[in-house]
Amino acid sequence: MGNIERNYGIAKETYAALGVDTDGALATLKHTPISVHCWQIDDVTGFEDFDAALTGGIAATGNAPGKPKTKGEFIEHLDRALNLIPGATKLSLHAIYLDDGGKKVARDAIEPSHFAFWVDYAKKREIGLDFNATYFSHPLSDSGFTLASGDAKVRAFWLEHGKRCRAIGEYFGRELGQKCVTNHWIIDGYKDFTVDKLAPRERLIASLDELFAKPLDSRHNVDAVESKLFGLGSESYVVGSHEFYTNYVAYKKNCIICLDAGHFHPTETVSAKLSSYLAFGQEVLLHVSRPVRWDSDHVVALDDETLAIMREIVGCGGLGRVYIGLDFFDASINRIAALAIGARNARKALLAALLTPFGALRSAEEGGDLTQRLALLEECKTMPMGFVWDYFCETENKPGADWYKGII
Ligand code: RNT
Ligand code: ZN
Repeated sequence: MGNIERNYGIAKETYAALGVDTDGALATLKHTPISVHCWQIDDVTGFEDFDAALTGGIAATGNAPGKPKTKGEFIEHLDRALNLIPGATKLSLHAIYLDDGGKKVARDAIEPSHFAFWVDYAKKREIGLDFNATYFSHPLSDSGFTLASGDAKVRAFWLEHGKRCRAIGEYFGRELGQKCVTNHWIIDGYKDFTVDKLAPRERLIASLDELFAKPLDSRHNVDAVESKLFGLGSESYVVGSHEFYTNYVAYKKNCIICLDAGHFHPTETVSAKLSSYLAFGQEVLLHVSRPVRWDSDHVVALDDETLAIMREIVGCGGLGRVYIGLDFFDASINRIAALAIGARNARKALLAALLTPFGALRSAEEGGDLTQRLALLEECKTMPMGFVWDYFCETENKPGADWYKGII
Protein backbone atom coordinates (compact mmCIF):
# COMPACT_ATOMS: atom_id res chain seq x y z
CA MET A 1 0.00 0.00 0.00
CA GLY A 2 1.36 3.41 -0.91
CA ASN A 3 1.57 6.37 1.42
CA ILE A 4 -1.46 8.02 -0.10
CA GLU A 5 -3.69 5.00 0.50
CA ARG A 6 -2.33 4.50 4.00
CA ASN A 7 -2.89 8.14 4.89
CA TYR A 8 -6.38 8.00 3.46
CA GLY A 9 -7.12 5.00 5.68
CA ILE A 10 -6.05 7.01 8.72
CA ALA A 11 -8.16 9.99 7.68
CA LYS A 12 -11.15 7.79 6.97
CA GLU A 13 -11.05 6.38 10.48
CA THR A 14 -10.55 9.81 12.04
CA TYR A 15 -13.53 11.29 10.19
CA ALA A 16 -15.68 8.24 10.85
CA ALA A 17 -15.28 8.87 14.57
CA LEU A 18 -17.12 12.15 13.96
CA GLY A 19 -19.78 10.45 11.88
CA VAL A 20 -18.36 11.57 8.53
CA ASP A 21 -18.27 9.14 5.61
CA THR A 22 -15.19 10.07 3.57
CA ASP A 23 -15.98 7.69 0.69
CA GLY A 24 -19.40 9.29 0.34
CA ALA A 25 -17.87 12.76 0.51
CA LEU A 26 -15.43 11.88 -2.27
CA ALA A 27 -18.18 10.50 -4.50
CA THR A 28 -20.10 13.77 -4.16
CA LEU A 29 -16.93 15.81 -4.63
CA LYS A 30 -16.10 14.02 -7.85
CA HIS A 31 -19.51 14.66 -9.39
CA THR A 32 -20.11 18.22 -8.31
CA PRO A 33 -19.14 20.47 -11.22
CA ILE A 34 -16.98 23.51 -10.76
CA SER A 35 -17.10 25.90 -13.66
CA VAL A 36 -13.55 26.99 -14.47
CA HIS A 37 -13.48 30.33 -16.26
CA CYS A 38 -11.38 30.58 -19.39
CA TRP A 39 -10.43 34.23 -18.98
CA GLN A 40 -7.67 33.80 -16.37
CA ILE A 41 -5.59 32.33 -19.19
CA ASP A 42 -5.33 35.60 -21.16
CA ASP A 43 -6.38 38.48 -18.88
CA VAL A 44 -9.90 38.59 -20.42
CA THR A 45 -8.62 39.47 -23.89
CA GLY A 46 -10.49 36.91 -26.01
CA PHE A 47 -10.10 35.99 -29.66
CA GLU A 48 -11.65 39.02 -31.36
CA ASP A 49 -8.36 40.89 -31.21
CA PHE A 50 -5.31 39.65 -29.34
CA ASP A 51 -4.23 43.25 -28.63
CA ALA A 52 -7.65 44.34 -27.38
CA ALA A 53 -7.85 46.48 -24.27
CA LEU A 54 -9.96 45.32 -21.34
CA THR A 55 -12.57 47.98 -20.57
CA GLY A 56 -15.72 48.16 -18.49
CA GLY A 57 -14.29 48.85 -15.08
CA ILE A 58 -12.47 45.59 -14.55
CA ALA A 59 -8.70 45.19 -14.69
CA ALA A 60 -6.14 42.40 -14.81
CA THR A 61 -3.08 43.89 -13.15
CA GLY A 62 0.43 42.50 -13.53
CA ASN A 63 2.90 41.83 -16.27
CA ALA A 64 3.80 38.16 -16.07
CA PRO A 65 5.26 36.85 -19.31
CA GLY A 66 3.59 34.05 -21.25
CA LYS A 67 0.21 35.51 -22.17
CA PRO A 68 -1.01 33.54 -25.21
CA LYS A 69 -0.77 35.35 -28.53
CA THR A 70 -2.83 32.96 -30.63
CA LYS A 71 -5.88 30.80 -30.24
CA GLY A 72 -3.69 27.71 -30.48
CA GLU A 73 -1.49 28.93 -27.65
CA PHE A 74 -4.55 29.78 -25.58
CA ILE A 75 -5.92 26.27 -25.92
CA GLU A 76 -2.57 24.74 -25.12
CA HIS A 77 -2.38 26.79 -21.91
CA LEU A 78 -5.95 25.99 -21.03
CA ASP A 79 -5.26 22.29 -21.52
CA ARG A 80 -2.31 22.50 -19.18
CA ALA A 81 -4.43 24.15 -16.51
CA LEU A 82 -7.33 21.72 -16.87
CA ASN A 83 -4.90 18.82 -16.57
CA LEU A 84 -4.19 20.03 -13.04
CA ILE A 85 -7.79 20.31 -11.88
CA PRO A 86 -9.47 17.21 -10.42
CA GLY A 87 -13.22 16.59 -10.31
CA ALA A 88 -16.14 17.31 -12.63
CA THR A 89 -15.27 20.44 -14.54
CA LYS A 90 -17.18 22.83 -16.72
CA LEU A 91 -15.47 25.47 -18.80
CA SER A 92 -16.96 28.92 -18.57
CA LEU A 93 -16.54 30.83 -21.83
CA HIS A 94 -17.12 34.45 -22.75
CA ALA A 95 -18.63 35.52 -26.05
CA ILE A 96 -15.30 37.05 -27.12
CA TYR A 97 -13.72 33.57 -27.26
CA LEU A 98 -15.20 32.79 -30.65
CA ASP A 99 -13.87 31.33 -33.85
CA ASP A 100 -14.58 34.04 -36.41
CA GLY A 101 -12.80 32.19 -39.20
CA GLY A 102 -10.50 35.18 -39.72
CA LYS A 103 -13.33 37.60 -40.52
CA LYS A 104 -14.62 40.01 -37.91
CA VAL A 105 -18.00 38.96 -36.55
CA ALA A 106 -19.96 41.69 -34.78
CA ARG A 107 -21.17 40.88 -31.28
CA ASP A 108 -24.76 41.20 -32.50
CA ALA A 109 -24.11 38.60 -35.20
CA ILE A 110 -22.52 35.73 -33.27
CA GLU A 111 -23.98 32.29 -33.80
CA PRO A 112 -23.59 28.81 -32.33
CA SER A 113 -21.37 27.89 -35.30
CA HIS A 114 -18.71 30.32 -34.03
CA PHE A 115 -18.49 28.23 -30.87
CA ALA A 116 -18.77 24.75 -32.38
CA PHE A 117 -15.06 24.14 -31.80
CA TRP A 118 -15.66 24.58 -28.06
CA VAL A 119 -18.34 21.90 -28.16
CA ASP A 120 -15.83 19.56 -29.80
CA TYR A 121 -13.28 20.54 -27.19
CA ALA A 122 -15.71 19.91 -24.34
CA LYS A 123 -16.75 16.55 -25.75
CA LYS A 124 -13.14 15.52 -26.09
CA ARG A 125 -12.35 16.54 -22.54
CA GLU A 126 -15.67 15.28 -21.18
CA ILE A 127 -16.50 18.59 -19.56
CA GLY A 128 -19.55 20.85 -19.65
CA LEU A 129 -19.73 24.43 -20.89
CA ASP A 130 -21.09 27.62 -19.40
CA PHE A 131 -21.39 30.93 -21.20
CA ASN A 132 -21.12 34.66 -20.59
CA ALA A 133 -22.32 37.50 -22.75
CA THR A 134 -19.55 40.09 -23.25
CA TYR A 135 -21.07 43.51 -22.66
CA PHE A 136 -17.67 45.22 -22.30
CA SER A 137 -14.39 45.89 -24.15
CA HIS A 138 -16.31 47.30 -27.11
CA PRO A 139 -16.84 50.79 -28.62
CA LEU A 140 -20.58 50.56 -27.90
CA SER A 141 -19.92 50.13 -24.19
CA ASP A 142 -17.49 53.04 -23.99
CA SER A 143 -20.26 55.39 -22.80
CA GLY A 144 -20.47 53.28 -19.65
CA PHE A 145 -23.94 52.03 -20.55
CA THR A 146 -25.26 49.01 -22.45
CA LEU A 147 -28.65 47.43 -21.69
CA ALA A 148 -29.61 50.42 -19.55
CA SER A 149 -28.38 53.01 -22.03
CA GLY A 150 -30.57 55.99 -22.83
CA ASP A 151 -29.67 55.47 -26.48
CA ALA A 152 -32.13 53.06 -28.06
CA LYS A 153 -29.60 51.97 -30.70
CA VAL A 154 -27.03 51.01 -28.07
CA ARG A 155 -29.66 49.10 -26.12
CA ALA A 156 -30.81 47.26 -29.23
CA PHE A 157 -27.27 46.24 -30.12
CA TRP A 158 -26.60 44.73 -26.70
CA LEU A 159 -30.02 43.13 -26.53
CA GLU A 160 -29.30 41.33 -29.77
CA HIS A 161 -25.94 40.23 -28.36
CA GLY A 162 -27.53 38.94 -25.18
CA LYS A 163 -30.25 37.05 -27.05
CA ARG A 164 -27.68 35.40 -29.28
CA CYS A 165 -25.66 34.43 -26.22
CA ARG A 166 -28.70 32.69 -24.76
CA ALA A 167 -29.12 30.74 -27.99
CA ILE A 168 -25.47 29.72 -27.82
CA GLY A 169 -25.92 28.66 -24.21
CA GLU A 170 -28.88 26.52 -25.17
CA TYR A 171 -26.84 25.01 -27.99
CA PHE A 172 -24.06 24.11 -25.53
CA GLY A 173 -26.50 22.50 -23.16
CA ARG A 174 -28.24 20.50 -25.85
CA GLU A 175 -25.02 19.31 -27.46
CA LEU A 176 -23.38 18.28 -24.22
CA GLY A 177 -26.39 16.98 -22.32
CA GLN A 178 -25.46 19.22 -19.41
CA LYS A 179 -27.25 22.46 -18.61
CA CYS A 180 -25.35 25.62 -19.53
CA VAL A 181 -25.52 28.64 -17.25
CA THR A 182 -25.45 31.80 -19.34
CA ASN A 183 -24.40 34.77 -17.27
CA HIS A 184 -25.17 38.41 -18.00
CA TRP A 185 -23.04 41.04 -16.34
CA ILE A 186 -23.27 44.61 -17.57
CA ILE A 187 -21.02 47.52 -16.73
CA ASP A 188 -23.71 50.19 -16.59
CA GLY A 189 -23.22 52.95 -14.09
CA TYR A 190 -21.85 56.40 -13.34
CA LYS A 191 -18.56 57.53 -11.86
CA ASP A 192 -20.01 60.42 -9.92
CA PHE A 193 -23.07 61.78 -8.15
CA THR A 194 -26.06 60.49 -10.01
CA VAL A 195 -29.25 62.49 -10.12
CA ASP A 196 -31.61 60.05 -11.79
CA LYS A 197 -30.97 56.57 -10.47
CA LEU A 198 -34.43 55.40 -11.39
CA ALA A 199 -34.67 55.81 -15.16
CA PRO A 200 -31.67 53.59 -16.01
CA ARG A 201 -33.11 50.90 -13.74
CA GLU A 202 -36.48 51.15 -15.46
CA ARG A 203 -34.73 50.82 -18.81
CA LEU A 204 -32.78 47.82 -17.55
CA ILE A 205 -35.99 46.10 -16.43
CA ALA A 206 -37.46 46.62 -19.89
CA SER A 207 -34.29 45.34 -21.56
CA LEU A 208 -34.11 42.25 -19.36
CA ASP A 209 -37.79 41.51 -19.93
CA GLU A 210 -37.12 41.50 -23.65
CA LEU A 211 -33.85 39.60 -23.31
CA PHE A 212 -35.52 36.75 -21.45
CA ALA A 213 -38.87 36.90 -23.23
CA LYS A 214 -38.19 33.84 -25.35
CA PRO A 215 -38.36 30.79 -23.11
CA LEU A 216 -35.54 28.34 -23.73
CA ASP A 217 -35.46 24.67 -22.83
CA SER A 218 -34.60 24.76 -19.14
CA ARG A 219 -32.84 21.41 -19.43
CA HIS A 220 -30.26 23.10 -21.62
CA ASN A 221 -29.90 26.67 -20.44
CA VAL A 222 -30.49 28.85 -17.42
CA ASP A 223 -29.70 32.57 -17.43
CA ALA A 224 -28.08 34.46 -14.58
CA VAL A 225 -27.78 38.18 -13.85
CA GLU A 226 -24.74 39.39 -11.93
CA SER A 227 -25.00 42.28 -9.53
CA LYS A 228 -22.19 44.54 -8.51
CA LEU A 229 -21.53 47.27 -5.98
CA PHE A 230 -19.15 49.40 -8.02
CA GLY A 231 -16.64 49.29 -10.84
CA LEU A 232 -13.68 51.39 -11.89
CA GLY A 233 -15.49 54.36 -13.42
CA SER A 234 -18.84 53.43 -11.88
CA GLU A 235 -17.92 54.10 -8.28
CA SER A 236 -21.02 56.09 -7.41
CA TYR A 237 -23.83 54.25 -9.12
CA VAL A 238 -24.29 50.83 -10.67
CA VAL A 239 -27.62 50.19 -12.35
CA GLY A 240 -27.50 46.42 -11.76
CA SER A 241 -27.03 46.55 -8.02
CA HIS A 242 -27.60 43.68 -5.61
CA GLU A 243 -31.03 44.94 -4.63
CA PHE A 244 -31.99 45.53 -8.23
CA TYR A 245 -31.25 42.01 -9.41
CA THR A 246 -32.51 40.35 -6.24
CA ASN A 247 -35.86 41.97 -6.87
CA TYR A 248 -35.70 41.27 -10.59
CA VAL A 249 -35.22 37.51 -10.16
CA ALA A 250 -37.83 37.32 -7.41
CA TYR A 251 -40.51 39.15 -9.39
CA LYS A 252 -39.82 37.92 -12.89
CA LYS A 253 -38.59 34.38 -12.27
CA ASN A 254 -37.06 34.25 -15.74
CA CYS A 255 -33.43 34.08 -14.63
CA ILE A 256 -31.37 33.45 -11.50
CA ILE A 257 -29.06 35.64 -9.44
CA CYS A 258 -25.29 35.51 -9.79
CA LEU A 259 -23.41 36.39 -6.62
CA ASP A 260 -19.76 37.33 -7.12
CA ALA A 261 -17.70 37.23 -3.91
CA GLY A 262 -16.02 40.50 -4.88
CA HIS A 263 -19.15 42.50 -5.55
CA PHE A 264 -20.17 43.58 -2.08
CA HIS A 265 -19.10 45.87 0.72
CA PRO A 266 -15.88 44.53 2.27
CA THR A 267 -17.52 43.01 5.33
CA GLU A 268 -20.55 41.70 3.46
CA THR A 269 -20.25 38.05 2.44
CA VAL A 270 -21.84 35.79 -0.11
CA SER A 271 -21.79 32.95 2.41
CA ALA A 272 -24.19 34.91 4.61
CA LYS A 273 -26.57 35.55 1.72
CA LEU A 274 -26.87 32.12 0.13
CA SER A 275 -29.43 30.61 2.49
CA SER A 276 -31.85 33.46 1.85
CA TYR A 277 -32.04 32.56 -1.83
CA LEU A 278 -32.22 28.84 -1.13
CA ALA A 279 -35.00 29.40 1.41
CA PHE A 280 -37.15 30.74 -1.42
CA GLY A 281 -36.34 27.78 -3.64
CA GLN A 282 -34.13 29.82 -5.93
CA GLU A 283 -31.09 28.67 -7.80
CA VAL A 284 -27.90 30.70 -7.60
CA LEU A 285 -24.82 31.09 -9.75
CA LEU A 286 -21.65 31.84 -7.82
CA HIS A 287 -18.59 33.67 -8.99
CA VAL A 288 -16.04 32.50 -6.48
CA SER A 289 -13.33 35.13 -6.32
CA ARG A 290 -11.05 36.80 -3.78
CA PRO A 291 -11.53 40.50 -3.26
CA VAL A 292 -8.52 42.07 -1.57
CA ARG A 293 -9.70 45.46 -0.27
CA TRP A 294 -11.82 45.88 -3.42
CA ASP A 295 -13.16 43.80 -6.30
CA SER A 296 -9.58 42.84 -7.12
CA ASP A 297 -10.27 39.37 -8.53
CA HIS A 298 -7.28 37.76 -6.82
CA VAL A 299 -6.77 34.03 -7.28
CA VAL A 300 -9.14 32.08 -5.03
CA ALA A 301 -7.39 30.99 -1.84
CA LEU A 302 -8.44 28.35 0.66
CA ASP A 303 -9.57 31.17 2.89
CA ASP A 304 -12.34 31.55 5.44
CA GLU A 305 -14.91 32.95 3.06
CA THR A 306 -14.38 30.33 0.35
CA LEU A 307 -14.69 27.64 3.02
CA ALA A 308 -17.78 29.32 4.41
CA ILE A 309 -19.43 29.55 0.97
CA MET A 310 -18.95 25.85 0.32
CA ARG A 311 -20.10 24.94 3.81
CA GLU A 312 -23.28 26.90 3.26
CA ILE A 313 -23.97 25.15 -0.03
CA VAL A 314 -23.50 21.71 1.49
CA GLY A 315 -25.14 22.53 4.83
CA CYS A 316 -28.22 23.99 3.13
CA GLY A 317 -28.55 21.00 0.82
CA GLY A 318 -27.84 23.41 -2.02
CA LEU A 319 -25.68 21.15 -4.18
CA GLY A 320 -27.38 21.02 -7.55
CA ARG A 321 -29.14 24.34 -6.96
CA VAL A 322 -26.01 26.43 -6.56
CA TYR A 323 -23.86 26.53 -9.66
CA ILE A 324 -20.26 27.00 -8.60
CA GLY A 325 -18.29 29.16 -11.00
CA LEU A 326 -14.93 30.87 -10.66
CA ASP A 327 -14.06 34.45 -11.56
CA PHE A 328 -10.59 35.84 -11.04
CA PHE A 329 -7.79 37.13 -13.22
CA ASP A 330 -4.29 37.78 -11.98
CA ALA A 331 -1.71 38.79 -14.57
CA SER A 332 1.14 39.07 -12.07
CA ILE A 333 1.87 35.35 -11.77
CA ASN A 334 1.95 32.39 -14.13
CA ARG A 335 -1.56 32.40 -15.56
CA ILE A 336 -1.85 28.64 -15.97
CA ALA A 337 -0.79 28.07 -12.39
CA ALA A 338 -3.14 30.83 -11.23
CA LEU A 339 -6.10 29.04 -12.75
CA ALA A 340 -5.02 25.71 -11.29
CA ILE A 341 -4.44 27.18 -7.82
CA GLY A 342 -7.81 28.90 -7.70
CA ALA A 343 -9.76 25.96 -9.08
CA ARG A 344 -8.01 23.47 -6.81
CA ASN A 345 -8.72 25.72 -3.83
CA ALA A 346 -12.39 26.00 -4.68
CA ARG A 347 -12.60 22.23 -4.84
CA LYS A 348 -10.60 21.81 -1.63
CA ALA A 349 -13.05 24.13 0.09
CA LEU A 350 -15.89 21.99 -1.23
CA LEU A 351 -14.15 18.92 0.14
CA ALA A 352 -13.81 20.59 3.54
CA ALA A 353 -17.53 21.29 3.45
CA LEU A 354 -18.35 17.69 2.56
CA LEU A 355 -16.18 16.51 5.43
CA THR A 356 -17.97 18.70 7.95
CA PRO A 357 -19.69 16.66 10.70
CA PHE A 358 -23.08 18.31 10.10
CA GLY A 359 -24.90 15.62 12.04
CA ALA A 360 -23.01 16.25 15.27
CA LEU A 361 -23.01 20.02 14.73
CA ARG A 362 -26.74 20.16 14.08
CA SER A 363 -27.64 18.14 17.12
CA ALA A 364 -25.44 20.38 19.26
CA GLU A 365 -27.12 23.47 17.82
CA GLU A 366 -30.65 22.11 17.98
CA GLY A 367 -30.08 20.86 21.51
CA GLY A 368 -28.90 24.31 22.54
CA ASP A 369 -25.36 23.14 23.29
CA LEU A 370 -23.62 26.05 21.67
CA THR A 371 -20.39 25.33 23.53
CA GLN A 372 -20.10 21.97 21.88
CA ARG A 373 -20.98 23.53 18.53
CA LEU A 374 -18.04 25.93 18.78
CA ALA A 375 -15.69 23.29 20.16
CA LEU A 376 -16.46 20.93 17.29
CA LEU A 377 -16.28 23.62 14.63
CA GLU A 378 -12.80 24.54 15.85
CA GLU A 379 -11.62 20.93 16.09
CA CYS A 380 -12.68 20.40 12.47
CA LYS A 381 -9.98 22.82 11.39
CA THR A 382 -7.18 20.42 12.24
CA MET A 383 -8.76 17.27 10.86
CA PRO A 384 -6.59 15.49 8.25
CA MET A 385 -8.32 16.80 5.16
CA GLY A 386 -5.05 16.91 3.23
CA PHE A 387 -4.87 13.12 3.23
CA VAL A 388 -8.33 12.89 1.74
CA TRP A 389 -7.43 15.49 -0.87
CA ASP A 390 -4.26 13.66 -1.91
CA TYR A 391 -6.25 10.47 -2.30
CA PHE A 392 -8.86 12.29 -4.36
CA CYS A 393 -6.21 13.70 -6.73
CA GLU A 394 -4.73 10.25 -7.13
CA THR A 395 -8.06 8.59 -7.88
CA GLU A 396 -8.77 11.37 -10.38
CA ASN A 397 -5.44 10.77 -12.03
CA LYS A 398 -4.45 14.34 -11.36
CA PRO A 399 -1.22 15.54 -9.74
CA GLY A 400 -1.15 15.96 -5.98
CA ALA A 401 0.65 18.48 -3.81
CA ASP A 402 3.71 18.76 -6.08
CA TRP A 403 1.72 19.72 -9.18
CA TYR A 404 3.43 23.11 -9.44
CA LYS A 405 6.88 21.68 -9.94
CA GLY A 406 6.21 21.05 -13.60
CA ILE A 407 4.70 24.49 -14.18
CA ILE A 408 7.07 27.17 -13.00
C1 RNT B 1 -17.06 41.87 -13.37
C2 RNT B 1 -17.77 40.59 -13.17
C3 RNT B 1 -17.75 39.66 -14.34
C4 RNT B 1 -16.39 39.55 -15.02
C5 RNT B 1 -16.30 38.48 -16.07
C6 RNT B 1 -15.08 38.62 -16.92
O1 RNT B 1 -16.93 42.60 -12.23
O2 RNT B 1 -17.28 39.94 -12.04
O3 RNT B 1 -18.22 38.41 -13.95
O4 RNT B 1 -15.38 39.36 -14.09
O5 RNT B 1 -17.45 38.44 -16.81
ZN1 ZN C 1 -18.05 37.95 -11.70
